[in-house]
Amino acid sequence: MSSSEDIRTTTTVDHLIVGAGFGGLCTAIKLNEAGESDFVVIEKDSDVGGTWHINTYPGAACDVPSQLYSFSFALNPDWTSAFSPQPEIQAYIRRVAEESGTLDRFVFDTAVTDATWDQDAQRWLVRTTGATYAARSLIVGSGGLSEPKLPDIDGIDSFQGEVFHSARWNHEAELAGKRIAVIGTGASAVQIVPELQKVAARVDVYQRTPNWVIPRNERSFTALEKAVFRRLPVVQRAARAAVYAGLEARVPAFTRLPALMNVVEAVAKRNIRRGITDPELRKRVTPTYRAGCKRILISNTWYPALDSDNVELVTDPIVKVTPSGIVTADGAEREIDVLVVATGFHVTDQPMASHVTGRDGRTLAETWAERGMRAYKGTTVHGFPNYFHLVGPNTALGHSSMIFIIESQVAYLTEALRTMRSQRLATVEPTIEAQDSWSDRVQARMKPTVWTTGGCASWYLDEHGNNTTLWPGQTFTLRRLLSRFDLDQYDVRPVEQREA
Ligand code: N01
Repeated sequence: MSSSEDIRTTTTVDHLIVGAGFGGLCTAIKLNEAGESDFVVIEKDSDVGGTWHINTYPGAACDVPSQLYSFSFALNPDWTSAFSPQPEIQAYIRRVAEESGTLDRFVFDTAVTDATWDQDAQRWLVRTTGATYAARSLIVGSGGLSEPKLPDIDGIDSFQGEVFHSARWNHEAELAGKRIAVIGTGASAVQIVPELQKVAARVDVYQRTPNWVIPRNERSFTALEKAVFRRLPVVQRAARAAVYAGLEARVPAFTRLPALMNVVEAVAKRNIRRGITDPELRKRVTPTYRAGCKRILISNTWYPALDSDNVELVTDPIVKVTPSGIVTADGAEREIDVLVVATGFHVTDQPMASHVTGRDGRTLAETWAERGMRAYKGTTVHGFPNYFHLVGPNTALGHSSMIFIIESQVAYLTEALRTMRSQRLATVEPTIEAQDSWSDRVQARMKPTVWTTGGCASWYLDEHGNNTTLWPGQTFTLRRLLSRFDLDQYDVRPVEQREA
């Protein structure tokens, strides 16, 4: 689909937003407020929420403090605790969506199959499993952690019991009294395993690399606190600012002074000593790389769960999966009824990138193949006019709330669209110089960070070994850089030129 002919058979909208998670919803609300109300949001699932709608595994909760886990324009005085469980976050997103008056433009149960820039029509032609759309701008908010990564283990397809990914939890599967294996020990697994331990006959936890896990400072908000937050939002804003400042204070340890991470390591080691009695097991869960190199996890229940009689930590590498169990390199076979793969997501090789084709006929994946993911200010991409990528290259965080970054990106793209309208521009596209200079500077700043020097392999790094995922600085710096749409860094095409 590449000619302007196709436009006649399509639905024309000003803006097409992919995904109804925090990113897509924020964009819908802000475009609506800006008077850019001719948009659709295409969502493959049946509701708003994105990752919070999809990840329903036992124990699913946010490891970012609740006070930061809401839009700044829709504070939530009703959070019940310092770290919110998934159902509460999902209910919050649903409520914000309903109150926003934008839900009439959300199309659910519909997946984007491909999006192609039509240079003649100067529109994005977007095919979905429902209608086809022609849109002036394309805003992709499909999330960096949405496509499950399944482990490539010999024989896994032959397994006769229940097998599913952590992000596609099978709620029909019987767990009580069962023998369950969990592959992976990341942020998802540390939340899942303590819940499984409570009901399963046995849980085998397959650890390839241990993680640093610090205590979770959990507490419930009192009725009085909630009443004060409701009546005096300024108090909640102050509480929020304090939490935000506390997390930002940790940034130098990630970016410039990784040696400071020995403080985190000491705290995590104490967490291990408190949670695990067996000295041998303590050793096996203690990482040998710098804290922060992989995401620092928080849990009070992970180590006690591993220390339980019905849980076994398996560190011998997996050789194969059989119809009834898992065989490890030491020759042992552990029989199981249920296999949970908590093995993470496609982050630096997002499938969506193969389905977005730019001005020169190349897909985003092809464009990024040589040097990795690159985008100007993590948001716009050379060769892809009127394209905005939420949670794009080097905008993710390991220490604070992504909602802060999403709001910053949405402010930037809203300003861009406003500028296009006021200056009668048909297209905006960052110059290659602007994009290269931005990406080169970001990569230079990666050199001293803990993600580069910490001595681990992580999903932050791409196949070239570059961290094209995280923002290497304070979040307020990125917000400031995104606060003004800098048209001088863009190639533009006026509307008149198209009509001539
Ligand atoms: O995934 P992961 P996750 N054989 O990629 C192991 C966010 N999140 O779903 O470390 C054996 O972190 C792999 O081992 P290794 C958060 O940003 C947020 O847990 O690669 N093992 C690792 O242990 C998080 O960082 C919340 O050696 C294999 C695990 O699987 C991100 O999502 C909650 C393997 C994968 O860990 C991803 O977390 C949950 C194989 N073939 C998640 N392949 C919040 O609370 C992989 N592994 C906000």
